[in-house]
Amino acid sequence: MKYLTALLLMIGHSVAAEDYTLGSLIVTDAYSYTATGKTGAGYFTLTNGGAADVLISVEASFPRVMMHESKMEDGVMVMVHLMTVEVPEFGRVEFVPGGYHIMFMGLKDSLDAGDQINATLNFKNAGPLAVAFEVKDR
Ligand SMILES: [Cu+2]
Repeated sequence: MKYLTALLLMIGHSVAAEDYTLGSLIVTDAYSYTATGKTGAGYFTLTNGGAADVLISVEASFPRVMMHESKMEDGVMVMVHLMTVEVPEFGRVEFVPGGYHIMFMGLKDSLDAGDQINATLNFKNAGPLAVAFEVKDR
């Protein structure tokens, strides 16, 4: 049993998401959940160790990729399309279920556990940062 636990921990570690760094910006824990419909969502944590920047767009090989924010309006969860997301100086922005997220739209194939979604985050000042979102089960 001990052996099995150790093995599972090792497997767990090997699929852990990478960190991606661009200047003072660090993206950690980029992931997406499995999806069988036409849309999927991407999440990550963005930590900024320097001057303020702005996330201006996200690209991936889907018909449309948007930045959204989920929020409650009159007791209903709605998604708001964001043109930009501010990254504060020495700040942190969390893309999480129920908050900011990347919307992958017009999927032709399902997103399966173990898949990677290659995307590019475009920052106003720092420029493009290639990030792979690891697809995992909910
Ligand atoms: Cu959305």
